[in-house]
Amino acid sequence: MENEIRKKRIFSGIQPSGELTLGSYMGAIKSWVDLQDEYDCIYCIVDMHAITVRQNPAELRRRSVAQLAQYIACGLDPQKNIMFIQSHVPQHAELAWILGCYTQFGELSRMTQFKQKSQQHADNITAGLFTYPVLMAADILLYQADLVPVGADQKQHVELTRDIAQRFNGVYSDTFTLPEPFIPKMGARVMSLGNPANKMSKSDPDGCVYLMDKPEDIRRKFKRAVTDSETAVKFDKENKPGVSNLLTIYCAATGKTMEEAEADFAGQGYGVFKPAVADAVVELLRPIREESERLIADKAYLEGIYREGAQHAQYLANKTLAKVQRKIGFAAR
Ligand code: ATP
Ligand code: LTN
Repeated sequence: MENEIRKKRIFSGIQPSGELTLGSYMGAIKSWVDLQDEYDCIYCIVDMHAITVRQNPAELRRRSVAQLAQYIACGLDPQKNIMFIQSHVPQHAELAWILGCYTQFGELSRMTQFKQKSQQHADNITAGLFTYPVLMAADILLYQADLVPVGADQKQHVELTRDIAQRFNGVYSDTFTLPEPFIPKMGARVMSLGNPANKMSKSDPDGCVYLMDKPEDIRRKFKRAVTDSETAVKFDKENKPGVSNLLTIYCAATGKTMEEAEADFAGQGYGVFKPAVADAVVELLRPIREESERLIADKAYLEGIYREGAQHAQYLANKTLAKVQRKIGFAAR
């Protein structure tokens, strides 16, 4: 086994802080599905990250399990990938504490997500919100991940993870694999339909499309999508951010290139374009929604998967954690 070529390892996660959106799908889950055959993949439901802002306990519990159903419905095969809930593997918290002692206050202060979220939640800026990227570093480094498929907004956190790993390796000799972000070409940053200057996010119900939205909701949201006062369907991020976002969504949903997409709508106005984008998204999401609904009803099946996932993850995580504890000088148990 030892001389068998090890597949490269992937780790990624999404917070169950709201319903999954087209942004989380196009920025992350779609790549996860594409990568599952070639890599050794671990996909996590990061509930410990979700509590960095206040959550309703019953909703958090429901969404954590529903998110697993959605991962599977999006095409992740539980036979091929390890899938688990972060809080079921306490090694994440243990390594996060240690890595926090190798992370500078100044580094965390520079994180854009922290700056944004602390503005959004100005009445509750917790230490957890500040140290959130350290927990993310622990997630990734525990499994010696080579690649981290995420949307563009998470690039900075993966880079910080690399810096922390490099620093630790420098002090104690090689311990952690240095991870690389993997960011999709199309759909890396899906913007809000209501305000194309902002990223599409779970907490903006009108600007975002949820994976579980019904076709009529999806069509209504695209009908209202902000465009501009011109008529041409052209990709021009600077001057036509709304139309460019819709084109990007269309390409990511259909697999077409930008040139093909522009050609599809040459000489046609937004009255044809917007419903066509909506249709593409409806067809993309229909099987995902239907399969999610079916799986969510099968609690025992989901429980089996996340329990087995956590066991497998703990086995892998312990190997790294034990090595780290020994290197930094914790007494043997
Ligand atoms: P929150 O609003 O709670 O911060 P979010 O929707 O911004 O959540 P997550 O769902 O936690 O973010 O992100 C999950 C993954 O999806 C991450 O890899 C992130 O980069 C990606 N992602 C999220 N929103 C978008 C988006 N609008 N475009 C592209 N990728 C996205
Ligand atoms: N911070 C990420 C979620 C996340 C993650 C991770 C992504 C937590 N731990 C590890 C990749 C790898 C977010 O907000 N989307």
